[in-house]
Amino acid sequence: MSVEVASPNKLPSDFLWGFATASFQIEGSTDADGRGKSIWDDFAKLPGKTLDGRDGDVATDSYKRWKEDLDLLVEYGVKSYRFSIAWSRIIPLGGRNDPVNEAGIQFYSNLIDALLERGIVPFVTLYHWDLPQALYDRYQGWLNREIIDDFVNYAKICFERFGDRVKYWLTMNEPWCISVLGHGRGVFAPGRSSDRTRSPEGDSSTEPWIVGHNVILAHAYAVKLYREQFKAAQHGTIGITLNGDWALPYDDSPENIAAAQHALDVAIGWFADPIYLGYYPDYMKTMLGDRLPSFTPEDLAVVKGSSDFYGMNTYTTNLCKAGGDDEFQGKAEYTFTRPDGSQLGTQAHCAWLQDYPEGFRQLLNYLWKRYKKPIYVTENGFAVKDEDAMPLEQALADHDRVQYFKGNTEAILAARNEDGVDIKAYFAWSLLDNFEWADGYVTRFGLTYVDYETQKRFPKDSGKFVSKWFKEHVAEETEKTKAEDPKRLELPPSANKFQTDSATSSPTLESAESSSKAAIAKRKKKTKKAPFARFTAYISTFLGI
Ligand code: GBH
Repeated sequence: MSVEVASPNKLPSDFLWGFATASFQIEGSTDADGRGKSIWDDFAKLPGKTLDGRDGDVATDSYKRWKEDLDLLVEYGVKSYRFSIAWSRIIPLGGRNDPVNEAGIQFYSNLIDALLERGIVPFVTLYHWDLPQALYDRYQGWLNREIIDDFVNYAKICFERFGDRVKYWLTMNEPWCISVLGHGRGVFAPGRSSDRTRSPEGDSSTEPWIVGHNVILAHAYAVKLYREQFKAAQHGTIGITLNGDWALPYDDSPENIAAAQHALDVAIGWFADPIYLGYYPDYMKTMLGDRLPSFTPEDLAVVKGSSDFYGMNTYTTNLCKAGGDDEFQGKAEYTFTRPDGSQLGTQAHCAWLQDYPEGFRQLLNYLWKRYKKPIYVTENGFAVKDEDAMPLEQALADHDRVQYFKGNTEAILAARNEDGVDIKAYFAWSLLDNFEWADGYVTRFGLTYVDYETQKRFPKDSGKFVSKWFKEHVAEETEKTKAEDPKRLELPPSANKFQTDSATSSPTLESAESSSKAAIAKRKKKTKKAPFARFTAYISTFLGI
């Protein structure tokens, strides 16, 4: 069980890297072109739900400025872009008998075409938390099994309309957050919780586990549909992406060693164990008793093996101590302060995040050994402390974020080439500063700075660093590797401003525009070859080579 290593200092030529975003965090234009409301539309407007009282009505205005965002991607020279589709743009009322909105389909269809024209592989999330409000009003959304058929129907429309061009699908983003933050702690929409100061309804002792169960089933039935009805013709790969941070025992006492495993069981095993191994973790069964739903044999057969890869969103490492009664952390307490009083790593703007690359490498090893699936890192990122309060020049010199990505890119290389972990993709969170959910806009995760007054975008040092690092560490494509990749469409390599220039130059969007034009021109020259490339790709898939 190990990967082919061409050079200890390189990633293979088919390694996908790029930046990630999510629909509600960037699009704005919440009432444009027939979009239905999502559960975040009104939730964000309720007093006290976001730190700065701001909502998602404009965000980074990417529904209108998406071409500018693509220029930026071209400027960074990414191979892939991870974005999510807003369910309520495709089906405004969400349900399987509700009308489909062609204008919403057109928006994503244009985006996908434009990515491909620029040589960028679309990596698409179907659900990144923006549930159609109408489904919440109709039957309480994820709390009701009805959602399974509605999600599968939505997924089907996306496969039908985009699957000729999209070869990488993620069903759900971070089921733990949907369940716990939305229906347990009540900090994310729909905001349900037992805490009556937060929410007039909700039961944190039961609802998160029901929601988690329904999310797993909706994911699994959508994958079943893809595999049965689309995969043979479309040749895509499909899976789920889970959040999960590495857990280190606070010290070497047996109870703290156990606590770290319990933390992993609830943060990751809750979803990963059923999906990859076919059962809920024993620790959760013991902790929750009959509050944990169980799978019927029929459901379990669909759930087990329902992800082609391990989709990994990870940000930090927690030191774990036994104790407390927080079931969502497996009754472990988290800290960043070591027994000797020192800090684990550099503190980010958010309390829950410190930089600790060794933990990232250890988590990659843990997931690979336990689940034995190729790993796609679909999110990884850092918010610099007090960046929002800094003048532009200072914010762009985002030293702590550069350090974070230095550490984590080296960790990928080591995990793959020294430890033998099969890592196939890496997406930094996020292309842009954006609507950071309950934090509003004060917490900035972008590798590109957004001035919200003007909506101007400015690459930060971290964006330039990541761009340059991957250019230097991903092997060049050869004729052989091209022929071997069945998902490969014949596309030009995208131009990359930062990979040759010094990382300190200050590029503008004009330069992005000209490099994007160059990339399109290159593509135009090459398109003649496309039918032949598709044909050889088809033949090699057919022959299984
Ligand atoms: C990701 O979640 C999201 O996918 C993305 O949309 C978001 O912008 C990005 O992170 C940055 O936050 O202190 O109990 O509230 C990351 C996973 C899990 C990290 C919950 C924060 C906080 C737990 N998140 N965690 S709590």
